[in-house]
Amino acid sequence: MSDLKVRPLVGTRTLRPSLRQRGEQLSPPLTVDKTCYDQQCPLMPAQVVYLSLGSNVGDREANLRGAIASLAAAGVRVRQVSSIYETEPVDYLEQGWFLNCVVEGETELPALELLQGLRGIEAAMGSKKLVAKGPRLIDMDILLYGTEIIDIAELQVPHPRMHLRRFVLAPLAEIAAELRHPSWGDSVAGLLERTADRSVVRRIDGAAGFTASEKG
Ligand code: GSY
Repeated sequence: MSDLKVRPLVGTRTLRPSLRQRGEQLSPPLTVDKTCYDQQCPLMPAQVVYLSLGSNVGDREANLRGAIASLAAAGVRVRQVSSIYETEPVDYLEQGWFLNCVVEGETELPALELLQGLRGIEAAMGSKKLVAKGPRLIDMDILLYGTEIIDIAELQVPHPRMHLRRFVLAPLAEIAAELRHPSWGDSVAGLLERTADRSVVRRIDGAAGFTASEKG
């Protein structure tokens, strides 16, 4: 507990040390900043996160399902999974069509640790990016991390191209149409309606319906 940031703040969570349960004399309760960004802080509040998953190599559907199944061990509780969509490649066009989906999860991990966890899943599954924006067995991106805006070299959240990608917006709108972009305030449904992207995105019938165990 030596790393705790103890601050006398309004709107904070109150910690009651275990002394109280033992009936011993308590000093006044500690107040701890709920928005503690210290990577060592043991009291990171849970964040609702949205992740985009894509695969265009091998058994694409199995790759998506395998990655989703790995999220629990990486510290993400899966709350919702969109249907799977077959999508035309964007950015780098000379490659096979993707299967894409979006996951809503909950995590106490700081954003950079979450990113490292996703990269760990990709590596463990054998995904390699031989060409930038080219074919990959599995690709996982953080679209949203609560309502936070993060702009550092390693990570930009909200994902800076999410509004330009129907393969992101269509599955995201399926599970969170009214969710608002933290910077612009637009709903996901609105972004999908107004995006300039005209690439083909089609929901695959029968691929929807991840089981509870796949959600972790
Ligand atoms: O950014 C994710 C990788 N990616 C995709 C993708 O997942 N789906 C589609 N349809 N096109 C893509 N281009 C890239 S890069």
